[in-house]
Amino acid sequence: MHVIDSHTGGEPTRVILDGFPDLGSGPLSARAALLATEYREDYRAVVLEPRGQVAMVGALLVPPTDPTCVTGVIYFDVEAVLGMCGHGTIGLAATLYHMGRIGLGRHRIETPAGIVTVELPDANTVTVTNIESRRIATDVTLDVPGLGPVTGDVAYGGNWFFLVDPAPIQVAPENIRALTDAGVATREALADQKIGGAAGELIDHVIFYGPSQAEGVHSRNFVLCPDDAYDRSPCGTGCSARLACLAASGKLAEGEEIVQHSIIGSTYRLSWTPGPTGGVIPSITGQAYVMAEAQLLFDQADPFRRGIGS
Ligand code: PYC
Repeated sequence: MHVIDSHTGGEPTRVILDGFPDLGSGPLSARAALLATEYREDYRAVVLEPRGQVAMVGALLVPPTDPTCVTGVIYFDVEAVLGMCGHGTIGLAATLYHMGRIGLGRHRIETPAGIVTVELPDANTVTVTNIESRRIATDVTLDVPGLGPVTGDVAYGGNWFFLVDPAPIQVAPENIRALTDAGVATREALADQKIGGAAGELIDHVIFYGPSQAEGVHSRNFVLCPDDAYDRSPCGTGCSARLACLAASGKLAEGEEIVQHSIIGSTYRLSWTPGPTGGVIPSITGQAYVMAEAQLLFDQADPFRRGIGS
């Protein structure tokens, strides 16, 4: 299996160029469902240790159904197939540029959540224009064991998020362990209290917000992903959900730009324009760097060829 690894603000992406089982040619959402149900062992083996690493997101390149797209892509982490992935799309665009498959400028990419565009002014900087994002519930209070009442908004940005501002714990790198535990407890409370997305979808990402000490930075976030790893980047789909919330509550005007820091201090620039059905079209700018190119080998004699914990 031929892969290229990059990171976006510290968050790794492994692009699979070839060697993965063929998922056919239907709609990307159907191919993503097939990946989730029929190829779970195969995709997890790509990102689990010892071959992969904690927090790694895989990006399986597939033929697009829309010929105006440079590629189709299906993202996953060790726990779930994702509808979209912002840091992964920034990493994918930098990877395609590195390979000479795309040039600088604007390109369309098909994902299970819809078509997104990427714009590259240089080899490492990518602006993603995401799918329409929206807030569906505000000031939802949960009773979270060990934390007490936690209030947040439910929003969609290509994945489903519960966004808590202010966080119940200070959003600082020395609290990553405690923030992870709080995020897991909050996600479990959402499921227990039957709070889901617009059609009852699982809310599998939780974001906590706190102030940033850096000048000109709107806030610092901590993003818990479905695999219980925290996003090293500010999380593109999470920032899309956040933009939908800020726009809906009148806290950020159309076209106004803010800077979002991740828990480790990596940066995205964010803004929005109105979407066709009342949500927002997010714009997310970040940087990605290509780190490695490899052939993954799956030796039948290797007891851990499917990954640790498979
Ligand atoms: O950047 O959208 C994102 C993302 C989702 C999960 C990890 N990163």
